[in-house]
Amino acid sequence: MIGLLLLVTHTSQAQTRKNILVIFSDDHTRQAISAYGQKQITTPGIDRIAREGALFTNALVTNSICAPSRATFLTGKYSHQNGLYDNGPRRFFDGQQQQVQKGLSDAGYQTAWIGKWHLESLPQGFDYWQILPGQGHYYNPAFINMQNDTLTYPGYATDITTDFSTRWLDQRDTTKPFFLVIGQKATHREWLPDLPDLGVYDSIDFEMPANFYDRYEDRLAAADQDMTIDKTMRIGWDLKAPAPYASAAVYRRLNPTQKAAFKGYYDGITREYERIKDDSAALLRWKFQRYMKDYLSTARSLDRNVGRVLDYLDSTGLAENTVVIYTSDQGFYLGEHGWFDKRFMYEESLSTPFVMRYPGVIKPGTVVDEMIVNIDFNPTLREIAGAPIPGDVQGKSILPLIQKAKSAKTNWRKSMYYRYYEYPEPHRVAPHIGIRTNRYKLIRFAAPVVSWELYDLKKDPTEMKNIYKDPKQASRIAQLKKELKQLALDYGDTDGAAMVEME
Ligand code: SGN
Ligand code: CA
Repeated sequence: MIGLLLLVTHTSQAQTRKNILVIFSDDHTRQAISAYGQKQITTPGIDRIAREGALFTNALVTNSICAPSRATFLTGKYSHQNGLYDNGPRRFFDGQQQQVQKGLSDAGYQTAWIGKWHLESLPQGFDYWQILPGQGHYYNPAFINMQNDTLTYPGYATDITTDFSTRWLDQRDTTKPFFLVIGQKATHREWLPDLPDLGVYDSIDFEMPANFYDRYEDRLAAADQDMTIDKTMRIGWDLKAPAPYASAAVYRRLNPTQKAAFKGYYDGITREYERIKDDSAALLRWKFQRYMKDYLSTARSLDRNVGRVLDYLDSTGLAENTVVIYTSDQGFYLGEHGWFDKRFMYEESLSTPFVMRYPGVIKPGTVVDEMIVNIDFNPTLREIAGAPIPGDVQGKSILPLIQKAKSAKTNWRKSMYYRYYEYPEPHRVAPHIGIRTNRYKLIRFAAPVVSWELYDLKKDPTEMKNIYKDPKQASRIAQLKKELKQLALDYGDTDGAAMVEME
């Protein structure tokens, strides 16, 4: 009798508690999404989540690269607390520590991570996982399964990751609510579109950001980086001209039909390249256009698969009872400052897209401008699930913001702490710490380009004018330094706090 009662309670709980589905992409930036203002192409899948839920205009990351961002998502903690600092020598993730899926599992959820994972250690605490090894491949990708076997599957990574995810949903234990993360490889470098998407945007002349030809005056770190479309981007590897020789490793993965499509398309691109390659100004403009076309075509399949997931939830009757979040591990440069890649605390890579549909709780069309940080994701999901939030979590649930309580908004954080470590490879971005308020940003770069930068984001949203040396800013700088140091200390980063005192 008692057993039966327990079973009944459990089942009815499963029906009332919301499922949680997170689509977590890679390097997909807000400038590429129509809900965030991209005008030349549309992203109907992601836009639908925003339209039916909330668009967060101020979602930021603590350390703008892949593995650190994933570790922060899982733990709700800064890099110096979860132990994963970079994609390089300090990239090991200790899976024994507190993570969101463990909390949700304890609260009765069935949990899974499918797709790109990109942590050195295998997932722990999930009922099910199936992941890409490392960065993974776009075409005919391999996946590691829970038996630790690596198997190759024909097709395109974004589709296959979605297929595996809906298959898991079909087969899940329906007596429990679920927590599923769909980790998409797209739109990571080297931007290889699904073959039917090759050339879809070729007729569009993409608008260059106004600061594409940035000369980096008064910004030592920006001048010293190695991530420009002009000098760093490789014609062969990144832009596939000439095809297929420069991307031989990619080409080898393809079957004969795929090879014909790939080579057929990029041979045409190579002919374009041959025509302009001796005119350096035209070549740079061409590289920007090719970058945008390949990146956005890769994103097209990503967005289509977001739409597929939403359709799946509709057709299985799960939509009403499932919270859906779309986000990326960080933002990316689409030619701003002349760059691709991320890492810098400047706006394009500090921010990340974040849209959330929460039926019955978020009013459709909600826009949240408060500053949320990726340390908040772990506690937010825990609160949705009714799971306790452990003391070591450094973020806070964002639910009060969407519940529109005015007091929550007034008491919300007014500034955030950032710290980036990886140096010098692969893009020579100097380590830095910084503070971002709703209006100002103060950054301190470390050796070999020790320097401070201050931006007024209202007057200078594209961060072209470093006003750190402006005498009129002296008291503001003193105040921001104090706050930066305090934030570092509050988060337990004594090294970071010490950097504030250095010259
Ligand atoms: C690879 C890329 C880099 C990129 C890192 C990290 N080079 O090394 O451009 O910054 O990944 O990206 S590539 O030639 O191999 O494409 S991250 O998203 O995993 O942090
Ligand atoms: Ca990334």
